[in-house]
Amino acid sequence: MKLTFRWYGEKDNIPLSYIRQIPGMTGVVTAVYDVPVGEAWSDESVARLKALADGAGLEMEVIESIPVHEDIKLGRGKRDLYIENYCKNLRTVAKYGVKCVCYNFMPVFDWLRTDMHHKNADGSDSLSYSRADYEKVDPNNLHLPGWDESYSPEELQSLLAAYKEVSHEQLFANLVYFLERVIPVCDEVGVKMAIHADDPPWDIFGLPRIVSCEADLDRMFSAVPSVSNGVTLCTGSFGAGRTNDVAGMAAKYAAQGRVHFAHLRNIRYTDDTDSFCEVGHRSADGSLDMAKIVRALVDNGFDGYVRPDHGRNIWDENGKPGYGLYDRALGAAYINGLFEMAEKTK
Ligand SMILES: [Mn+2]
Repeated sequence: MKLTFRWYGEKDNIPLSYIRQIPGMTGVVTAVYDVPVGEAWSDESVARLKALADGAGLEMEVIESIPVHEDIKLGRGKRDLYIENYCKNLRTVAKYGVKCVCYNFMPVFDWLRTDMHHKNADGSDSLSYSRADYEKVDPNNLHLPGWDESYSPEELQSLLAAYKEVSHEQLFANLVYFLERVIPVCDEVGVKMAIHADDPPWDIFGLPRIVSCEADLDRMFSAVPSVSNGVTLCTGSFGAGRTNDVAGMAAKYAAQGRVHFAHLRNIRYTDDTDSFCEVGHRSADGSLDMAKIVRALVDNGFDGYVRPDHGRNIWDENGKPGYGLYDRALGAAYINGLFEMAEKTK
């Protein structure tokens, strides 16, 4: 495995030099952030990111993400134009050494929490999701923690209305349409596509979601069989679905050579519905058996990229929610230990 760390480009207040000092760190996972979704990234902008990473002694082999325009997910008339731009972006990033692209196919919201600063017993805070709080949200007047700046209320209502016509089957057909056009480009330029799990893995606000469980991945892979068509095994996202056997999924898809990227984090189930809280990475702190998941990856030949996913906010850091330095660095150290043990006892 190759250990990586998400870095939000030049606006990220965590210096690359700090990332470089985390034990075992090989590279950054980043993206071009100042181009509207659906448009082509310039060579210069990708070259600039690559030069910054190089300068810090870090690789840039993973992009997270090249976002998919809503018109592609909705199957609207302009999707061919946006798919063409997507293919251009794949070719551009490949030119600069990128080997893996993480993306998602979630309508409108690519994550959802009800609290960005859930207070933990140890004084840290982390993101959490409560079914009771979710049910209090008025879908006709949506204000969600972390989302208010992404869409105007009008934009949001018109998008939600557009998706009323889109069934799970239709969304899946639109995903296959997209993959049939981008995967051949990936095969040609040597980039692996890694779809991110739905976060959380169920429908929200009536929006369909189709990457929530093993059956979803199976039908996606049988529709477009190239191994360039793979998954970002986000343990916290799949793991929020209590019927998902994350270690079983890790074993199965690693054996197929389709786990190109793994996001490792833990969550704790907080009630009998589907509420959960993000916690430190250690198995004992949450509901997921992280050692078993890593063991499943290693035993099944996993050789993709890994990054510590969301950490708590600790030591008064006040970082971007989920993306502070300290707890993700602690997570990285723990992940190193799990992999070393799994590999040495294989
Ligand atoms: Mn993730």
